[in-house]
Amino acid sequence: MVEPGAVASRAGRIAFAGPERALPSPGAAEIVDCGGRWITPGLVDCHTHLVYAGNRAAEFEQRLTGASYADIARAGGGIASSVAATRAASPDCLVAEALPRLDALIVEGVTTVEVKSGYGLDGPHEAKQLRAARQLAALRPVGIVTTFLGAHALPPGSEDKNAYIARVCEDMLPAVAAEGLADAVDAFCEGIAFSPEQVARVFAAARHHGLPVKLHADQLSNNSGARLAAEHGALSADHLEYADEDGVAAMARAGTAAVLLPGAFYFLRETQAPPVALFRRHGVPMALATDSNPGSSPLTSLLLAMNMGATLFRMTVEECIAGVTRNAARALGLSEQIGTLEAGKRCDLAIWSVDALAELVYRIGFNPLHRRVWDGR
Ligand code: DI6
Ligand code: FE
Repeated sequence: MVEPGAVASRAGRIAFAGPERALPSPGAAEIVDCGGRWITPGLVDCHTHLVYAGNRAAEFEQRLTGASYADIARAGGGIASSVAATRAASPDCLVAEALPRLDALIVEGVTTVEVKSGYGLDGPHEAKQLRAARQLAALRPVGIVTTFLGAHALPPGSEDKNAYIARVCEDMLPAVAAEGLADAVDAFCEGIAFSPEQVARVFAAARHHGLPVKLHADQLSNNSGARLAAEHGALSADHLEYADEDGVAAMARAGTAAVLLPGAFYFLRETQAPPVALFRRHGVPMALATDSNPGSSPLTSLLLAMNMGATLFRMTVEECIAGVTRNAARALGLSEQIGTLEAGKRCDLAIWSVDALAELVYRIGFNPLHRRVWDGR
């Protein structure tokens, strides 16, 4: 914390950040008085499934009157219903449906958003989702980072997981890489999704195409997903409710960040919290994200995710703020570009009408954003 502080920007980059008295004064074209407010780095939502069509409110209602997730899936609902809607949507429709969700993030000071595919589950529709994600960056002043999640679920109608993984590795991923549509590759490692062996094949294909990897790991059960991600040098392992100390230690050695997703934990009414004490003890950087998706986390507030990180996972205020700035940048492999207020980084700022930064984490459903700066603008 720097009080009183100042930030100077030139050509979209931070030229200076530090005590106001050390600010190199001459030549500023514009001076913005923030009136004593707090400036943080622009917030980074490092794990979302923001681009999809339709929603699952009807399934939410069914679950409230007793239907189980499995009942709904058997009746063609669940991920399959989002896949059907996403496949049917035109590219323009997909963008139009994602924009209000993106805007909800932006008005709370978010300046970078990661967006995954995973509701297309075949070559053309996965590519359509990723192109829609890239298109968002042309329509709003925000950084968009894309992730190919072809290995999210078995597409409706197919039975053979190994055959689908072969298609992901041999057809879909090469096509996505050739078009430059993905900045990273993700997979869902879980009994209801793909095995560690299948995920390892996807990771090998990603490495072949020079793409970094990350993993939905140990969300609903312990599949040694944290260790698997670490062994493949993943940028992050995400969810991690059931990760054990062996996995956490492997993450620490590999420099893999932990992305915690309290929105999914809350919405699914989970009871086992991720091992925050182990992440602290082993020095694993913790990020926080919305996991915005129609099935398990219909959440478009990173401020609320921070509050949930504190109330549900007992993260400290400093951990929550680092989780949506410095460590979220790290989880995206963008530590050199964004996430802190340091000269040379992109000038992404959030300016807050609060007296103390703890208010960002403490309030529920209140938005104290005063102004947002992205790329110096
Ligand atoms: N983990 C989840 O909780 C979601 N995806 C994932 O990999 C579920 C997505 C959905 O139900 O649509
Ligand atoms: Fe997710």
